Amino acid sequence: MRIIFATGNAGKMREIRDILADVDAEVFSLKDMGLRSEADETGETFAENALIKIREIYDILQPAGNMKDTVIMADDSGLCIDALDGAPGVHSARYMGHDTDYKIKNQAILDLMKDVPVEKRGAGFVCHISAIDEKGRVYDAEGEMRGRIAYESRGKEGFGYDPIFYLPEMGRTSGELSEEEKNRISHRGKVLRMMKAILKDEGLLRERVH
Ligand code: ITT
Repeated sequence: MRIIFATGNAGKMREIRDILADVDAEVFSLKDMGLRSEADETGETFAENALIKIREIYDILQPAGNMKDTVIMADDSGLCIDALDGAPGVHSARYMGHDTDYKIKNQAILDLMKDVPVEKRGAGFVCHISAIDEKGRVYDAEGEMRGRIAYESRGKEGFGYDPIFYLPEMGRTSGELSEEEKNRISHRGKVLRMMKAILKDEGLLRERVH
């Protein structure tokens, strides 16, 4: 069994490898496969964009006969801030430019939110994972991690918007959590575990036997 995860985001890929460590499958990134995504993420929802990402790679591998015992997965995710009507949302990666440093993006959000009182600083990290199997059947799972926008950036763990995402029950930002702690509670951890359960039910995945 082979899982190809259609992402070019190294931070996501690190977390994904860790969460998938207990399944009896070899996990490949696009980079491992010598592939690169060129698809435009034109969807208006996380689900639409995740589907675009898996379809792009399926349409390369399937006609070449390279889908045997393979599932392609993709993650579309983002930070949805209540006080900003859900922005940056599906545009999280492109917000202020795809290649703009997250120090700058995070500071811009903190500046925008500087006068917002604590009770209105709610936000969610949303993740949608889609998977497509050898026969072209598509599976979906979506979930969220709730928290709030911090008043200052803290922590060097994780990636992206983690340093400004405060988790009151942990008393820390997700940028201050170890990878293991984050994966246990994160949007990506929850949704990837949901997807593992779906694929196990379908007989496509098995637990690794040690
Ligand atoms: P791929 O499409 O290649 O997977 P991407 O970074 O472009 O990579 P998305 O379009 O799904 O991925 O955008 C997700 C963005 O949302 C990501 O770049 C971060 O800015 C943010 N994000 C998602 N999950 C996050 C997390 O766990 N921690 C911090 N930021 C996150």
